[in-house]
Amino acid sequence: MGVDGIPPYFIQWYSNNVAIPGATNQSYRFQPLRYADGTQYKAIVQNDFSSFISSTGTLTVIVDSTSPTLVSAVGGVNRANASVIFSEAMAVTGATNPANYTITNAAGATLAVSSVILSPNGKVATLTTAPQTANAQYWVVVNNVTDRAGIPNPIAANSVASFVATELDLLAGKVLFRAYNAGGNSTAVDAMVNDPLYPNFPDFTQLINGFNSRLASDPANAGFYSGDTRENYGATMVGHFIPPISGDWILYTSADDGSRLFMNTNGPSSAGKVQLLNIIPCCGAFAANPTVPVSLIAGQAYYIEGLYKEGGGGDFMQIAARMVGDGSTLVPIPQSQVGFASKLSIAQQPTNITVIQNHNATFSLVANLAGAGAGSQTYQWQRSTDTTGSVFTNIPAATASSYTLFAGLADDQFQFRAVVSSVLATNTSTAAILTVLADTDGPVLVSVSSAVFLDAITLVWNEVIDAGPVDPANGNYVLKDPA
Ligand SMILES: [Ca+2]
Ligand SMILES: [Ca+2]
Ligand SMILES: [Ca+2]
Repeated sequence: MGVDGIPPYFIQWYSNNVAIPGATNQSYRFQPLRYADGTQYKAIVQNDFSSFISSTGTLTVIVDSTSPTLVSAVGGVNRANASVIFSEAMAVTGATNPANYTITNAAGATLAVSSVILSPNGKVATLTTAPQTANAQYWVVVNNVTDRAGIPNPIAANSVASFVATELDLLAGKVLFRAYNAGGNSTAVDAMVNDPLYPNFPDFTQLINGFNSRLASDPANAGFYSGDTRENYGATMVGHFIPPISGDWILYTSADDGSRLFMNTNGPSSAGKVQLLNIIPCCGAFAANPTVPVSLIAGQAYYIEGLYKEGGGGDFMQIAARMVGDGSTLVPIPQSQVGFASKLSIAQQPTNITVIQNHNATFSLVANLAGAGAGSQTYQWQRSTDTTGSVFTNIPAATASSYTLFAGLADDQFQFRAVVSSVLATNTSTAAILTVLADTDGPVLVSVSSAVFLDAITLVWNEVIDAGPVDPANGNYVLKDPA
């Protein structure tokens, strides 16, 4: 209700012409029950000079007769919880009773549910379960839960949703800190990102206990990160935020100097990251750098990537998270709510190769790193010490996803493989055999061309030819005048 005139005003709201105790503000807000349907509301407002009666409004209460439904289920990153999402807010009593949930696997075996927490908005129930098997599918059957209507509507009997337990391996309580001698004294994150050393050549790497660069500690350079002594560098923190409660969250950063925050608001994969913050000025407090609210599910891992760039003086980055409406002091995300979840796999193994001697042979593989750190896997190719393939040694500088050698007969039947590594895991590929055939075909002359000054001739062959003898006098090359 809008009021115009000389204050102070004295307001009283009425329900069917009966004064409502305490309803003395310009607006009257309440939770209507179904029997309030048809009730007429009005207010009387007066000041020291006059009094007015507002128009009358009639309340129509639409009764909720719609049953809740099960929207989906999702397994937690620790493979020890799962969340079910309902179409509307659920009554606490039924929704938090573990007996109302049955989880089974494809073989029909039951996965025990020991406790249930309902989100503040009533729509997400997070179940603590017995340990789940990676990549296994589970079905959650829900019974006897109701919505919050005056006459509660039950969910359909045996409502079911399924989820697949995550393949990711979780390193709980850790995030990956990487520092780069990159970008000079610039305070802009771009100076690091555009440097050739980024992202694969950090000069310091450490798993730390949260999204807080102050927790990094270089034994060779005390005070570099716990204090401010390092200058002219950039750094990143990569890992996951694992919210303890389902609902709307806001993340915050505080950094010196420029900083950026990326997040996958849908899950653990770095491939789904979006930039939420790009902070140019140095040193703002958390409260000055909030993200938009993001809706998150308890126990899920959400990919987080923080970048900061130090010019000089102070240097740090911290990330905080708080639920919408939570007024508690902003601090870096607690260690209990962070982790680094990833899974390294070799999608395509190297294959056997047959080449003619004195030709290139290229071995390659495809490795995937799911979750955090995608693309950061490293490679080291190895060669067998003999043709039995029982012992392998590293090949110097063979650190890409493929390896090419110039094959000679001495390489015949040797084996080649790659060791692929991530922060959490090391996978060794299968070994591929190199077969080198003796060259029994003579070389073929592909082209002949003369130099610009007509004082030389270049001959191109279809293969590598032996270097000597080059003495023109021995008759290997004879120039003839066709006339
Ligand atoms: Ca309903
Ligand atoms: Ca510094
Ligand atoms: Ca600084």
